[in-house]
Amino acid sequence: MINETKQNNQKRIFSGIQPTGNLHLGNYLGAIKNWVNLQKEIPSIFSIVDLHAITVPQDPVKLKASTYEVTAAIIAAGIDINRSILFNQSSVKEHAELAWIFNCVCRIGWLNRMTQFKEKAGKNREKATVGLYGYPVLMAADILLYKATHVPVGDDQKQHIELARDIASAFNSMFKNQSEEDFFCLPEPQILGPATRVMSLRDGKKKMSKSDISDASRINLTDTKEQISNKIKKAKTDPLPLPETVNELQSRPEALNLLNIYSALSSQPITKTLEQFTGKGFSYFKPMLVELAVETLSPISSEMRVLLKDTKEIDKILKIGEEKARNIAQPILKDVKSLLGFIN
Ligand code: AQP
Repeated sequence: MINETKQNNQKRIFSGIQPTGNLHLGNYLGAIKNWVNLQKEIPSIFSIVDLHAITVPQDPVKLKASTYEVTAAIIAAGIDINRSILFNQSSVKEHAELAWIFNCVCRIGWLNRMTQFKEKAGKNREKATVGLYGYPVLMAADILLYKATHVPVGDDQKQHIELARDIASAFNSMFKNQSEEDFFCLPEPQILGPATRVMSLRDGKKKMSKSDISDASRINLTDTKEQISNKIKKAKTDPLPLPETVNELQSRPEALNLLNIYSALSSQPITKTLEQFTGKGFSYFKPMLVELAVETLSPISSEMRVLLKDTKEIDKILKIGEEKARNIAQPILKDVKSLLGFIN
């Protein structure tokens, strides 16, 4: 018997972040800042995706510390835990269960196209874990377990959301309920704002990333005012003044990156930022960017420090989120199992 878990008219957001070290400006501008705005409009579920984190080797002590840090960062950045659901992925076992079911829907050929696996596995593909290969299947399960309709992410995750749509479509054609309706709606990526792919401060062609060995390549949410200032002042640029049009920035990736960061931090389109800085050099622009970055990030890092003093309180918050998430996930998974023909 299928429960009525269909919510095709009901919007719902799901997004996640890995507890794999310090969050950086890319995570903030590409994901969290948009989550904070969207949660006001659409019921939202946010997860610290530790099952994704272990697809590459993790030190258990650091993983635990990062889980607390990332939770604190998300709350400090403005996720309202009374409005949105915030929980740790591994605490809701239905994620892993649905991922297995989707492993039996997803085709190897689809996974072979995933560029993130190719980048992360590199030349050592034979030694990569099966989990890293199946990462996008777990991500599809994360989203579809809640029948989420909108998934706010950075540009790097677009291909994985397309795969989640493919899995949902395949499932819908394979398994129909009595009224022949599609079981899953197809989730839409929400890639928003002027900084959907924040680039490294050392190389404008490389994504800002937690795993970059150079700390100078990224601004961490926990960086001090001095660290932010030093990193921006040392950020790679070019000797030309800032141009009038975005087109003229296409051959200047480092300049484009800094202007995109400024625009995202000030919540304005890049054209507006260019109006402000046309003809000016980086010696004028960079201090303004430092000021804006410090103004945005300092309150987040101070609040994070306060929250991290009491990890028991964070445990409580995650526990509440876990229960709320499970209450949505369980009936949906039960319906999935009925459609498959499982007795449950
Ligand atoms: N540079 C970025 N610009 C914009 N958005 C970004 N995101 C990550 N990097 C950028 C977005 O942040 C969210 C959470 O990312 P994640 O922690 O799940 O994983 P990630 O993409 O693997 O992050 P990193 O920093 O790049 O980690 P490593 O170094 O381990 O690969 C996602 O919405 C992502 O799009």
